Amino acid sequence: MQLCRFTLPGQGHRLGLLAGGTVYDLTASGWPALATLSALLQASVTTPIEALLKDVDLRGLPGYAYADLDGEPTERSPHLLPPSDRQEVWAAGVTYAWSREARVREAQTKDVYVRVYEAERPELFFKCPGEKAVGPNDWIGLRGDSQWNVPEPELTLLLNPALQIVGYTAGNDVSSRDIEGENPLYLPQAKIYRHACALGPAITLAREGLDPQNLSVRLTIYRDSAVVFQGQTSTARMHRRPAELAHYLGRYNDFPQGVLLMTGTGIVPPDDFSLRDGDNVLIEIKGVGTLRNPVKQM
Ligand code: DO4
Ligand code: MG
Repeated sequence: MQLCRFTLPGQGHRLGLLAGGTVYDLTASGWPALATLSALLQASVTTPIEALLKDVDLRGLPGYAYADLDGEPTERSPHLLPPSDRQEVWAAGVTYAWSREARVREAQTKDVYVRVYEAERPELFFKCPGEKAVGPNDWIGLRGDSQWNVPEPELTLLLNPALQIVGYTAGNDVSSRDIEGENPLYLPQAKIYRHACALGPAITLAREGLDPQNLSVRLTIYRDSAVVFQGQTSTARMHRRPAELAHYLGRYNDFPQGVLLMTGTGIVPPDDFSLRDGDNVLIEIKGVGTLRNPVKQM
Protein backbone atom coordinates (compact mmCIF):
# COMPACT_ATOMS: atom_id res chain seq x y z
CA MET A 1 0.00 0.00 0.00
CA GLN A 2 1.37 3.39 -1.01
CA LEU A 3 0.26 6.99 -0.78
CA CYS A 4 0.43 9.37 -3.71
CA ARG A 5 -0.64 12.79 -4.86
CA PHE A 6 -2.40 12.92 -8.19
CA THR A 7 -4.58 14.97 -10.47
CA LEU A 8 -7.15 14.26 -13.15
CA PRO A 9 -8.42 16.80 -15.65
CA GLY A 10 -10.37 19.49 -13.76
CA GLN A 11 -10.01 17.82 -10.36
CA GLY A 12 -7.21 19.76 -8.63
CA HIS A 13 -4.61 18.10 -6.43
CA ARG A 14 -5.75 14.96 -4.60
CA LEU A 15 -4.29 12.64 -2.00
CA GLY A 16 -4.46 9.02 -3.15
CA LEU A 17 -3.97 5.53 -1.88
CA LEU A 18 -2.46 3.01 -4.28
CA ALA A 19 -3.68 -0.52 -3.71
CA GLY A 20 -3.94 -3.40 -6.15
CA GLY A 21 -3.40 -1.26 -9.26
CA THR A 22 -6.04 1.28 -8.26
CA VAL A 23 -5.58 4.84 -7.06
CA TYR A 24 -8.30 5.60 -4.49
CA ASP A 25 -9.17 9.26 -4.02
CA LEU A 26 -8.66 9.85 -0.28
CA THR A 27 -9.44 13.57 -0.61
CA ALA A 28 -12.97 12.57 -1.74
CA SER A 29 -13.57 10.84 1.62
CA GLY A 30 -14.25 14.28 3.13
CA TRP A 31 -12.15 13.39 6.21
CA PRO A 32 -10.07 16.44 7.16
CA ALA A 33 -7.03 14.27 7.97
CA LEU A 34 -7.10 12.80 4.44
CA ALA A 35 -7.62 16.04 2.54
CA THR A 36 -3.95 16.75 1.81
CA LEU A 37 -0.52 15.30 2.56
CA SER A 38 0.11 18.11 5.09
CA ALA A 39 -3.12 17.31 6.94
CA LEU A 40 -2.25 13.62 7.02
CA LEU A 41 1.26 14.27 8.33
CA GLN A 42 -0.11 16.53 11.06
CA ALA A 43 -2.70 13.93 12.09
CA SER A 44 -0.03 11.20 12.12
CA VAL A 45 1.67 12.81 15.13
CA THR A 46 -1.09 11.43 17.34
CA THR A 47 -2.49 8.55 15.22
CA PRO A 48 -0.36 6.36 12.91
CA ILE A 49 -1.21 6.74 9.21
CA GLU A 50 -2.14 3.06 8.96
CA ALA A 51 -4.70 3.53 11.77
CA LEU A 52 -6.12 6.61 10.05
CA LEU A 53 -6.51 4.63 6.83
CA LYS A 54 -7.93 1.52 8.48
CA ASP A 55 -11.41 2.95 8.85
CA VAL A 56 -11.67 4.27 5.31
CA ASP A 57 -14.06 2.29 3.15
CA LEU A 58 -12.11 2.23 -0.11
CA ARG A 59 -15.11 0.83 -2.00
CA GLY A 60 -16.93 4.08 -1.29
CA LEU A 61 -14.20 6.21 -2.89
CA PRO A 62 -13.62 7.03 -6.55
CA GLY A 63 -10.93 4.67 -7.81
CA TYR A 64 -8.87 4.95 -10.98
CA ALA A 65 -7.04 2.12 -12.68
CA TYR A 66 -3.32 2.55 -12.50
CA ALA A 67 -2.09 -0.80 -13.69
CA ASP A 68 1.47 0.31 -14.43
CA LEU A 69 2.62 2.54 -11.62
CA ASP A 70 6.08 2.85 -13.12
CA GLY A 71 4.91 3.66 -16.62
CA GLU A 72 3.71 6.73 -18.43
CA PRO A 73 0.25 7.88 -17.33
CA THR A 74 -2.37 7.27 -19.96
CA GLU A 75 -5.32 9.52 -20.68
CA ARG A 76 -7.60 7.49 -18.46
CA SER A 77 -5.18 7.04 -15.56
CA PRO A 78 -4.32 9.61 -12.93
CA HIS A 79 -1.36 11.88 -13.41
CA LEU A 80 0.95 11.44 -10.44
CA LEU A 81 2.26 14.58 -8.73
CA PRO A 82 5.33 14.81 -6.48
CA PRO A 83 4.59 13.39 -3.03
CA SER A 84 5.10 16.79 -1.39
CA ASP A 85 2.82 19.78 -0.97
CA ARG A 86 3.67 22.32 1.76
CA GLN A 87 6.70 20.49 3.17
CA GLU A 88 10.23 21.76 2.79
CA VAL A 89 12.60 19.35 1.04
CA TRP A 90 16.04 19.00 2.62
CA ALA A 91 18.98 16.87 1.59
CA ALA A 92 21.95 15.21 3.24
CA GLY A 93 25.34 15.14 1.52
CA VAL A 94 28.46 12.98 1.51
CA THR A 95 26.73 10.06 3.21
CA TYR A 96 28.43 7.40 1.03
CA ALA A 97 32.20 6.92 0.53
CA TRP A 98 31.60 7.03 -3.24
CA SER A 99 30.12 10.52 -2.94
CA ARG A 100 32.99 11.68 -0.71
CA GLU A 101 35.56 10.51 -3.30
CA ALA A 102 33.73 12.16 -6.19
CA ARG A 103 33.55 15.52 -4.35
CA VAL A 104 37.23 15.38 -3.43
CA ARG A 105 38.08 14.85 -7.12
CA GLU A 106 35.88 17.70 -8.34
CA ALA A 107 36.62 20.21 -5.59
CA GLN A 108 39.18 22.96 -5.43
CA THR A 109 38.65 23.02 -1.64
CA LYS A 110 38.97 19.32 -0.90
CA ASP A 111 39.15 18.67 2.81
CA VAL A 112 35.61 19.86 3.66
CA TYR A 113 34.20 16.65 2.16
CA VAL A 114 36.54 14.32 4.05
CA ARG A 115 35.86 16.21 7.27
CA VAL A 116 32.06 16.18 6.92
CA TYR A 117 32.03 12.45 6.08
CA GLU A 118 33.84 11.71 9.33
CA ALA A 119 32.20 14.35 11.53
CA GLU A 120 29.42 13.58 13.98
CA ARG A 121 27.25 16.33 12.47
CA PRO A 122 26.09 15.45 8.93
CA GLU A 123 25.92 17.84 6.02
CA LEU A 124 22.28 18.93 5.60
CA PHE A 125 21.10 21.52 3.14
CA PHE A 126 17.80 23.00 2.03
CA LYS A 127 16.84 21.71 -1.42
CA CYS A 128 13.47 23.28 -2.26
CA PRO A 129 9.96 24.02 -1.07
CA GLY A 130 7.73 20.98 -1.65
CA GLU A 131 5.64 22.87 -4.21
CA LYS A 132 8.73 23.27 -6.41
CA ALA A 133 9.67 19.59 -6.52
CA VAL A 134 8.68 17.81 -9.73
CA GLY A 135 6.98 14.43 -9.89
CA PRO A 136 7.38 11.32 -12.04
CA ASN A 137 7.64 11.93 -15.80
CA ASP A 138 8.06 15.69 -15.39
CA TRP A 139 11.33 17.15 -16.75
CA ILE A 140 14.46 17.80 -14.72
CA GLY A 141 16.56 20.81 -15.71
CA LEU A 142 20.14 21.48 -16.76
CA ARG A 143 21.49 24.91 -15.86
CA GLY A 144 22.65 26.87 -18.88
CA ASP A 145 25.65 28.19 -16.92
CA SER A 146 26.99 24.73 -16.03
CA GLN A 147 28.80 22.18 -18.19
CA TRP A 148 28.69 19.31 -15.71
CA ASN A 149 25.22 18.23 -14.60
CA VAL A 150 24.38 14.93 -12.93
CA PRO A 151 21.45 13.12 -11.34
CA GLU A 152 21.79 11.98 -7.72
CA PRO A 153 19.51 9.03 -6.86
CA GLU A 154 18.59 9.21 -3.19
CA LEU A 155 16.33 7.34 -0.79
CA THR A 156 14.07 10.10 0.54
CA LEU A 157 12.43 10.07 3.96
CA LEU A 158 9.01 11.50 4.66
CA LEU A 159 8.90 12.87 8.21
CA ASN A 160 5.89 14.14 10.13
CA PRO A 161 6.04 17.30 12.30
CA ALA A 162 7.31 15.16 15.20
CA LEU A 163 10.23 14.13 12.94
CA GLN A 164 9.04 10.50 12.88
CA ILE A 165 9.83 8.65 9.65
CA VAL A 166 6.41 7.77 8.24
CA GLY A 167 7.38 6.84 4.68
CA TYR A 168 9.90 6.63 1.86
CA THR A 169 10.08 7.75 -1.72
CA ALA A 170 12.73 8.07 -4.42
CA GLY A 171 14.45 11.40 -5.00
CA ASN A 172 16.73 12.94 -7.59
CA ASP A 173 19.02 15.65 -6.18
CA VAL A 174 19.94 17.01 -9.63
CA SER A 175 23.24 18.88 -9.24
CA SER A 176 25.80 20.96 -11.12
CA ARG A 177 29.17 19.52 -10.23
CA ASP A 178 31.34 22.24 -11.76
CA ILE A 179 29.57 24.98 -9.78
CA GLU A 180 29.77 22.88 -6.60
CA GLY A 181 33.44 22.07 -7.21
CA GLU A 182 34.52 25.65 -7.82
CA ASN A 183 33.74 26.80 -4.29
CA PRO A 184 31.78 25.15 -1.43
CA LEU A 185 29.97 28.45 -0.89
CA TYR A 186 28.35 27.97 -4.30
CA LEU A 187 26.49 24.88 -3.04
CA PRO A 188 23.03 26.53 -3.08
CA GLN A 189 23.53 27.49 -6.75
CA ALA A 190 24.76 23.97 -7.56
CA LYS A 191 21.71 22.44 -5.92
CA ILE A 192 18.74 24.81 -6.01
CA TYR A 193 17.30 25.85 -9.34
CA ARG A 194 14.30 25.25 -11.55
CA HIS A 195 13.33 21.53 -11.80
CA ALA A 196 16.40 20.40 -9.83
CA CYS A 197 14.46 18.21 -7.42
CA ALA A 198 12.38 15.23 -8.51
CA LEU A 199 10.41 13.05 -6.09
CA GLY A 200 8.16 10.06 -6.44
CA PRO A 201 6.42 8.11 -7.75
CA ALA A 202 4.65 7.47 -4.42
CA ILE A 203 5.22 7.03 -0.69
CA THR A 204 5.79 3.60 0.77
CA LEU A 205 4.60 3.69 4.35
CA ALA A 206 7.29 3.02 6.91
CA ARG A 207 5.22 0.38 8.64
CA GLU A 208 5.08 -1.76 5.49
CA GLY A 209 8.15 -3.52 6.89
CA LEU A 210 10.77 -2.02 4.58
CA ASP A 211 14.31 -1.90 5.99
CA PRO A 212 15.63 1.51 4.87
CA GLN A 213 19.17 0.38 5.59
CA ASN A 214 19.07 -2.47 3.11
CA LEU A 215 17.49 -1.25 -0.13
CA SER A 216 19.04 -1.61 -3.55
CA VAL A 217 19.23 1.65 -5.52
CA ARG A 218 19.79 1.68 -9.28
CA LEU A 219 20.38 4.60 -11.61
CA THR A 220 19.97 4.18 -15.37
CA ILE A 221 20.46 6.97 -17.89
CA TYR A 222 19.14 6.54 -21.43
CA ARG A 223 20.30 8.56 -24.44
CA ASP A 224 18.54 7.92 -27.77
CA SER A 225 17.09 4.72 -26.24
CA ALA A 226 20.56 3.35 -25.38
CA VAL A 227 21.86 3.03 -21.84
CA VAL A 228 24.73 5.51 -21.41
CA PHE A 229 25.21 4.95 -17.71
CA GLN A 230 24.03 2.42 -15.17
CA GLY A 231 25.09 2.20 -11.55
CA GLN A 232 23.89 0.37 -8.50
CA THR A 233 24.34 0.57 -4.75
CA SER A 234 22.57 -0.35 -1.54
CA THR A 235 21.51 1.88 1.31
CA ALA A 236 23.45 -0.61 3.46
CA ARG A 237 26.51 1.32 2.27
CA MET A 238 25.26 4.56 3.71
CA HIS A 239 27.58 5.90 6.38
CA ARG A 240 24.69 7.42 8.39
CA ARG A 241 21.42 5.98 9.64
CA PRO A 242 18.17 7.55 8.38
CA ALA A 243 17.05 8.18 11.98
CA GLU A 244 20.34 9.98 12.69
CA LEU A 245 19.83 12.31 9.71
CA ALA A 246 16.23 12.98 10.80
CA HIS A 247 17.42 13.74 14.32
CA TYR A 248 19.94 16.31 13.12
CA LEU A 249 17.41 17.92 10.79
CA GLY A 250 15.01 18.41 13.71
CA ARG A 251 17.59 20.02 16.00
CA TYR A 252 16.40 23.53 16.81
CA ASN A 253 14.12 23.57 13.77
CA ASP A 254 10.39 23.07 13.26
CA PHE A 255 8.50 21.54 10.36
CA PRO A 256 4.80 22.08 11.05
CA GLN A 257 3.80 20.57 7.67
CA GLY A 258 6.28 17.69 7.92
CA VAL A 259 9.43 17.55 5.78
CA LEU A 260 11.15 15.38 3.16
CA LEU A 261 14.80 14.50 3.58
CA MET A 262 16.93 13.15 0.74
CA THR A 263 19.62 10.93 2.25
CA GLY A 264 22.53 11.44 -0.16
CA THR A 265 23.79 9.66 -3.24
CA GLY A 266 25.83 6.50 -3.38
CA ILE A 267 26.03 6.48 -7.20
CA VAL A 268 28.06 9.03 -9.12
CA PRO A 269 28.58 8.68 -12.90
CA PRO A 270 32.20 8.95 -14.16
CA ASP A 271 33.74 12.42 -14.07
CA ASP A 272 33.56 12.81 -17.86
CA PHE A 273 29.78 12.25 -17.85
CA SER A 274 27.24 15.05 -17.97
CA LEU A 275 23.50 14.84 -18.62
CA ARG A 276 22.24 16.11 -21.98
CA ASP A 277 18.97 17.49 -23.23
CA GLY A 278 16.66 14.58 -24.12
CA ASP A 279 18.24 12.03 -21.76
CA ASN A 280 15.94 9.96 -19.60
CA VAL A 281 16.82 9.25 -15.97
CA LEU A 282 15.44 6.26 -14.10
CA ILE A 283 15.92 5.78 -10.38
CA GLU A 284 14.77 2.44 -9.01
CA ILE A 285 14.65 1.77 -5.29
CA LYS A 286 13.54 -1.73 -4.37
CA GLY A 287 10.23 -1.68 -2.52
CA VAL A 288 9.86 2.06 -3.03
CA GLY A 289 9.38 2.44 -6.78
CA THR A 290 10.82 3.84 -9.98
CA LEU A 291 11.17 7.56 -10.60
CA ARG A 292 11.51 8.45 -14.28
CA ASN A 293 12.27 11.94 -15.58
CA PRO A 294 13.29 13.31 -18.98
CA VAL A 295 16.07 15.91 -19.07
CA LYS A 296 15.70 19.41 -20.47
CA GLN A 297 18.45 21.93 -21.20
CA MET A 298 17.44 25.35 -19.84
O1 DO4 B 1 28.26 18.75 -0.55
C1 DO4 B 1 27.91 18.25 -1.54
C2 DO4 B 1 26.59 17.62 -1.76
C3 DO4 B 1 26.66 16.14 -1.65
C4 DO4 B 1 25.41 15.46 -2.03
O2 DO4 B 1 24.42 16.04 -2.45
C5 DO4 B 1 25.36 14.00 -1.90
O3 DO4 B 1 26.32 13.37 -1.43
O4 DO4 B 1 24.34 13.43 -2.26
MG1 MG C 1 22.83 14.65 -3.14
